[in-house]
Amino acid sequence: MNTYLSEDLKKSWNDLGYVRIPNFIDLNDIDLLQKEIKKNIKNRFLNHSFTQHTHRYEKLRFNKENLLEESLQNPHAYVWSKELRYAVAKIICDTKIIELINFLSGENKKRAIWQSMYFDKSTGTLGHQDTYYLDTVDGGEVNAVLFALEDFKKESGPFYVIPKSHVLGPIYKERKIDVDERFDNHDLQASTLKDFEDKNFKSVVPQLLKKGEILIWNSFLFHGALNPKDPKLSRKSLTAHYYPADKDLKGFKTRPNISFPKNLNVPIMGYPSEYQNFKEKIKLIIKIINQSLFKKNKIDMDMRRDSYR
Ligand SMILES: O=C(O)CCC(=O)C(=O)O
Ligand SMILES: [Fe+2]
Repeated sequence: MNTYLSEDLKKSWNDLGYVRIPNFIDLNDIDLLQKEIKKNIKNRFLNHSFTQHTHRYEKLRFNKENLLEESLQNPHAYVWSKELRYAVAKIICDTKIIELINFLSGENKKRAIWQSMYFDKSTGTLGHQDTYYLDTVDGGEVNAVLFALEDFKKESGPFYVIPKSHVLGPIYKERKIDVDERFDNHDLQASTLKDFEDKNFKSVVPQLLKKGEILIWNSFLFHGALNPKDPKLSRKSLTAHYYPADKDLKGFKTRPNISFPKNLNVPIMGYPSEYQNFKEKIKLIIKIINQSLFKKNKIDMDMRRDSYR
């Protein structure tokens, strides 16, 4: 058993709703991912990707420092590069994470990955609880992990949490917002959580992780990312969301398809075979043409804090 799996860790987890573990990620895997990002995103003509902060396909843009302005949703399914998909999977499909979640939850279960995200820099993610976006039907059973791919700096727009907020359960329920289904009333839900954050801003704790460290949190924990104070700074990170494979998920009528990347032992939703990826590529090209010809480019479920002032 890994030495960090202690009773103190479990106690912090129960009290705070999150814990951090330093020196968790293999540094070679971080180097590989950074190499693939450079090779397969930064130097590519066609590089559209789905991004979670506007919930639409964007042509990826870079700032003067060559940092991606958008976050990538599901880089493990990035259609333009198999190597990049695998470099993401190598980090997130780590059985040590399943062991950690099983230890913290006290439930030995098979678990799978629902969604991943890649950030070159902070996109100022609005404070939220993941339960509204990604959770089991029962709720409170999805755990997310942030993987620090470099040391986080204070001025870079760090990831933050409100410790102990997980005990509140879904805040939108308390505020009586009508959410019967996943994604119901998004913008009302988002502005209500912004309001919650404004009132509790003194409890926000920025998390200055070190390269290779992870932070794991519960789907009820309130978290987000601050806007960068210095736009030149990066905040390279990955996140991934893990769910118990025996549970029904919000927004799914049946259990989703999951698959294991080669030689890895944690399954992912939407990790494509070569053939599935080919089909996804064609679909994406049609969407890009559609978006640009018919200006079908509506921002949906905006996740940037600046949109909720
Ligand atoms: O890193 C961020 O800016 C936000 C990530 C996040 O909220 C998530 O992965 O659930
Ligand atoms: Fe989140």
